[in-house]
Amino acid sequence: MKYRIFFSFIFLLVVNSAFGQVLPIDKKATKETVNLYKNLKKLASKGTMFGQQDALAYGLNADGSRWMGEKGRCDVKTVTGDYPAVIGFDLGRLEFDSTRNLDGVPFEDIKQAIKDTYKRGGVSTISWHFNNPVNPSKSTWDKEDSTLKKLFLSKDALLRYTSWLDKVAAFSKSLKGSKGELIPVIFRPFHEHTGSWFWWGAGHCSPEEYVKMWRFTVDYLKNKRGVHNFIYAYSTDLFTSEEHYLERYPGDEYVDLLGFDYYHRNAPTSNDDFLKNAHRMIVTIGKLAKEKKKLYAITEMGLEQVTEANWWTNIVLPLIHQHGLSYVLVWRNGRPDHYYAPYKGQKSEQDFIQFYQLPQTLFSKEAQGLYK
Ligand code: BMA
Repeated sequence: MKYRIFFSFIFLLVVNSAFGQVLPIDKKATKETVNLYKNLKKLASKGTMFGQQDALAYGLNADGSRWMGEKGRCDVKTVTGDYPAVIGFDLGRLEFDSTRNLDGVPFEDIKQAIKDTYKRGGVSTISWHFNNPVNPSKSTWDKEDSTLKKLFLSKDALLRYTSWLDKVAAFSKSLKGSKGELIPVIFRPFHEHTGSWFWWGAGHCSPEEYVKMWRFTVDYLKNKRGVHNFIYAYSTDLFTSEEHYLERYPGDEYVDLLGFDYYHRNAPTSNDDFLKNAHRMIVTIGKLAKEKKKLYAITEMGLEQVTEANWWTNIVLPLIHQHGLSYVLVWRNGRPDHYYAPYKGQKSEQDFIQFYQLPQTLFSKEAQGLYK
């Protein structure tokens, strides 16, 4: 019997290495996290999930004014009858034990929304616009040079940073399903680092420092704090080539999902350019994801105020069509001048409904069974 177990183990090892591991980087990832990772891979061959940041927290009324904190409400649902399959959340200010995040959403609501999303079968992803651990009064956007270098040279700063990671770990462990199981989330730290608007951006640290910070963070969460419900997403901003994309890549042992953030600005003048660039970047990360056996997605995208009535079928559809992307996530419906998904009566509403009905686009009802 013992031998049989031993040989099946060896057999599994051989099969796994021969056919490529379809497993997240965390060897101790919870069952649901492993299942999510595997199922996301399968689902990407059927279609691309639609996602939105803060979709459950607030949005816009038909007259363009803002609503906030109405349980169950969601602009995408008002327009299509279904929720986005992916919902984005941000942990900015968790580092200060604030009750609300940087955009005014109570952390308790965020936890509840992640639980509701999981219960519905959907996927949650977390970004973290956090303050500077070397100089905590400085925001994400304060372009402080050499923060990463200073961080690893200062015992106090590093201690502060790990105490912030402890809060992220505690947050991740508070996310539980009905049977007490941990809810998996896609964690996407240090994003848009090919740009220089955050303190971890390309202009403020070397590639080696960025990689060191990333690995330190993942190792700390996983190995020191026992976080085992994260799928790690690496997401650049605009990049010019495969080499550029990989310049600060922390390594295959540290990343589960390859992504990028890319916004469409100055439409319609820039339509062709946007499509060309986005297509080029998707092809690059698609190729890398295939080689590295990772997931890939457009982790942030959008046209502010969706000023093109047919933006969804004209611009987004050709990008996701047959590309194997797991998801595209548009940014938040934050203000009347800063929103990325249609609300009732918005000019792209009808086009978005058409987009919703296409077989290539997956919303919550079509993206089910991901945790089994
Ligand atoms: C930015 C804007 C900001 C917001 C930040 C974090 O793109 O939406 O208003 O604070 O994301 O969500």
